[in-house]
Amino acid sequence: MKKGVKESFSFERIIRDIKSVKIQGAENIARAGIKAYALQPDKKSIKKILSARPTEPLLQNAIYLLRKSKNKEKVARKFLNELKKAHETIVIKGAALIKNNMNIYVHCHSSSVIDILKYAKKKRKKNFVVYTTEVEPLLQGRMTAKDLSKAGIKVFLSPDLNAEAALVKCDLFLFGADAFTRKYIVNKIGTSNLVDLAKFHKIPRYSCGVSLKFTKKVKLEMRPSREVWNQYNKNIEIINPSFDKTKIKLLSGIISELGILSPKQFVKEAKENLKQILNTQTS
Ligand code: RUB
Repeated sequence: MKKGVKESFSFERIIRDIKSVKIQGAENIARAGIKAYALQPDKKSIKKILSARPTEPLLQNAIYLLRKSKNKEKVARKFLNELKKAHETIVIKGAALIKNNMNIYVHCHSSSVIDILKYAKKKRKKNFVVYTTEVEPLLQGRMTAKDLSKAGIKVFLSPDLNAEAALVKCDLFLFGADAFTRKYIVNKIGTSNLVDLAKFHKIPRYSCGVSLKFTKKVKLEMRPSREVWNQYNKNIEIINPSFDKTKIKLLSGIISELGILSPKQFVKEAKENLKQILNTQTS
């Protein structure tokens, strides 16, 4: 196979895997998108990368940075390295919130949340259990249950409609983020309802993620109807939004590499941090 053909094949495969949610979660998507960009940095390919999952500012910020940098390889390496360091900091800071005998509710499949829980179990020797639901239609909740069970963490998994009954048993609700903005956070569909419920039941609720997911405005992604039901009926219109928006002021805090901050403080610091990174890391 010629080099060009092979590269284009890998590029297409990455895009396909992101689109089909085989590669999922904001951080994994950003890493894969950076790899795709290294393979094909032309305008048309950039459009493909950014539209594969349109609700991913971490990826958008990374591509923005790469596009305007002179030494793209060096900048990509630096970005990925900083992402790794930020993730490690989140894990340590988040794990400090976990106490013995806690019941912890989690939603969807966030590498940030999963690694916090694994760290709390392995390194901080905390005993706790996790409640989650399947997260239809693609069942990312089952993936979380599998990952945690492999790490020796006991998980109670139920259908989505049991979410409130499971949540009220919990002392803490942790979830990821695809995007942070001044007014809201974006995460898997259902997060907003769950945060409302957690607030009503006075359960502390934290979004966990790197502050480089900060952006001004977010377009919510609509997923194909076949993920919900692969049947056609002219009188049934299937609506399949992947994400929803949660008012940031409803959160107890945000766990990022900047620390565990109140929503107000987080917005202030994340905005400043992003501005600095996007303006400086280009040579
Ligand atoms: C995944 C999801 C995750 C965030 C954060 O949705 O909502 O909570 O992406 O993930 P999907 P991470 O499966 O549709 O991509 O903490 O790994 O960045």
